[in-house]
Amino acid sequence: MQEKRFSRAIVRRPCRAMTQGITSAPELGKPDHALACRQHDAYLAALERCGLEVTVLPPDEQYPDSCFIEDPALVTRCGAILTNPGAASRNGEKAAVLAALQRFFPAESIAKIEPPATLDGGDVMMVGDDFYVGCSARSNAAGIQRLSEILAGWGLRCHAVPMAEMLHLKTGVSYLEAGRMLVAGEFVTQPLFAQFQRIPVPAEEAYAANSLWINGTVLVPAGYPATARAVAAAGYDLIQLEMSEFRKLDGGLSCLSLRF
Ligand code: CIR
Repeated sequence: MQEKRFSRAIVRRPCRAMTQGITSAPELGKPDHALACRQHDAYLAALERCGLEVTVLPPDEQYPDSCFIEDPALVTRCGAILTNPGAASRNGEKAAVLAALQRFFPAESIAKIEPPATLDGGDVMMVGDDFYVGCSARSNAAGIQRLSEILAGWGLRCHAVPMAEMLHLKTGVSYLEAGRMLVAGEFVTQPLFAQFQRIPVPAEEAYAANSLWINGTVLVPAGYPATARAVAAAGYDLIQLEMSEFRKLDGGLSCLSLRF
């Protein structure tokens, strides 16, 4: 039976300008917008299959990376946080995301991270009332401090995770609930995660460490068979999704939605 933890998601359609998005892997080529839209359609359908009512924001050609809507915000059971994204070309994405959050949260339940503090939602992993935040190049010490204060005000806890190699915390670790997580690279041996049952993702499948638990089902990128087998063996229902065009911009499954 499906668990019902999340009931909504907000996504943002990929824009044509996505070909100009930030990437650490130019060798993968430029994303194909039409194919990205088809992959996004399948992603939306998967969210709906997991029981979510999905709000779809229109594309914004001003912001090539704006389909990665996880980064300008963080939604908790106590309220939403508008982050202050650490990449200059992405910072303005937050205006439209704030407007979308205002449809679901009263003003007093929306906190903000303000400059010079920076934080990307992709650096924050929710584990019940504990939030692990990666000290990445995008989330600075002031951002992590402010996040910690906001969460503490809501009775939630924050744990800073040192990191050196990956773009975001959730590039390399996904919480699958029930005390289990998928881990890759530098997070395999991270002592802060020692208390969890860690499912290691082999180096050649590191991209699949960004998988996404939604209401008992795990979304896994297609083409990573060892990870799919490990997730299935742990007892989850699986939906495999083509993500090639988002991967070209370092984006994974969690990056494409806000869930709450
Ligand atoms: C960026 O570099 O910001 C985008 N190209 C990818 C963002 C991926 N988002 C995420 O990991 N939460």
